[in-house]
Amino acid sequence: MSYLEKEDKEVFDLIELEHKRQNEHIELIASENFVSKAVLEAQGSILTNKYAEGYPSKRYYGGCEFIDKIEDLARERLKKLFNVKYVNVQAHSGSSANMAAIRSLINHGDKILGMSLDAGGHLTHGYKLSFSGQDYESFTYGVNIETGLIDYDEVRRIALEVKPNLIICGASAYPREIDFKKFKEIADECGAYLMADIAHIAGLVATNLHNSPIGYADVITSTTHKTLRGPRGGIIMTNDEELAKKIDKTLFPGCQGGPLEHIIAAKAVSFKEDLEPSYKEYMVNVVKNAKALADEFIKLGYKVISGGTDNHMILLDVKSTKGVTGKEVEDLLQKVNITVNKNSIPGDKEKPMFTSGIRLGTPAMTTKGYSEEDFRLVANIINKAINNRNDEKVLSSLKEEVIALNKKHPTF
Ligand code: DSN
Repeated sequence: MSYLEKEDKEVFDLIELEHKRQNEHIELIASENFVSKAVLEAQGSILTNKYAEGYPSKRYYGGCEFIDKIEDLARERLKKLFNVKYVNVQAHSGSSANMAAIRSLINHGDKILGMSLDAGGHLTHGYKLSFSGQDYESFTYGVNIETGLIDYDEVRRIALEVKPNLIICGASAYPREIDFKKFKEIADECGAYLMADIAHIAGLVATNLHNSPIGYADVITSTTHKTLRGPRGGIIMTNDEELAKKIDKTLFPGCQGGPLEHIIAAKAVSFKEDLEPSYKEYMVNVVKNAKALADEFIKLGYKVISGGTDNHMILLDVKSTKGVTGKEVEDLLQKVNITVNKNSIPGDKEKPMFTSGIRLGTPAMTTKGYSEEDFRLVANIINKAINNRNDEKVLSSLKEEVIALNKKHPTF
C-alpha cells in the first residue's frame, strides 16, 4: 500500500481515476504531453521542502548548496538546448514568464501589439482580462480569414500605425511556421522590442524543425510542459546580458517569491532528455503525425484551417464541414474517450464558449508511440463519431475501439 493510499484515500483514489483516464483516452490537446518517470520522480522529490529565494550562489536562505547545483544544471542544459547565452528557469508558469519578460522590456501604460486571442494568440499577449491588457495599452493583429495565415504586410501596417513599444509573436493555436525574421524587421521599423513566446513550438525550435527566434527576439519565453515534455513551468531566454539581469530581478522579487526547486530539478531532467538524439526523432514523428492527421481529415472532406500544418497541431472547422460547434464535438468525443478542445477559427462567428472549430495536437499520443497510421485511424474514429453523434450504439463501439488502441500504447 502506498503512503498516499494509507494517509489520504480520497486523493489517492482520484489520482488513480485520472491515471486510468490518461491510459484509456486518446489525448489530443495540443498543449499536453506525458512526462517520463524520471521527470515525475524529480518533481515529486524532497526538493519541495527547500526555500531558495534568490539565484545560485546568491540566495536569501542557508542550505542551498545542492539546490544551487541543480538550478545550475537546469540553466546550463537549457542554454545548450536553444543555443542561447542567458536563461532563467524559475518562472512558475508560462504566464509568469511572460509577465516578467514584458515588465523587463517596457513600462506600465506602454503599448503592446500581440496576436488576438481569437486568431490563436495567448491571454498574456494583451487580452483585456489579463495583466497584459490591463497594465498596458494593448492592440492586436490576426490572421487572414481566407488563408488562416499571418499576413505580415498587415502586421506591419498595424505596427506602423500603433507604434507599439513591444510586439509579441507566438501563438497557442497557429498551425503554420512563424517567421521571426519578418517580425524582427517590423519591430525594428517601428522601434519596438520583440518578444517571442514559443510555448507551443519550443520542441520544434530546439530540434531545428522550426526556425529559431534566437538572434531576432529580444526575449524568448516558453512553458516546459508542452512539446518540451517537462514539468509544468516556464522559462525565459535572451542573448542580452543587461536584459538578462533585469529579467532575473523582475521575476524575483518582482513577480515571484521562492522558486519551485523540485520543478526546476524536473526541468533539468527534461532538458537532458531533450538533448538526446531520441528526442529529435520524437519531434520528427510529432510533425509527421500532425501532417498525417491533417491529410486524413482533408480526405474525409473537412476544412482544415490553412490547408494543413507545419507543426504539432491542426485546426478543424467542424461548423462549416459538419454543422456542429466545437463545443458539441468536444463533448461528443468525451463519450468515445477522445480528449480535444474547442477552439475559435479565423473569423469565427460562434462565441468562445461554443466556437466553430477544434484544435488537435499530436505531441502526447506520439509520446505513447502512435504512428501516422494510428493518427489516420483516429481521424476516422472522430469522423464516425461526428456522423453518428445520436447513435449511442455506434458511439459505444467507438469507445471500445479507442480503449483497445490505447492498450497497444500504455502510458505508465
Ligand atoms: N492553455 C495553453 C494551451 O492550451 O495552448 C496555452 O497556455
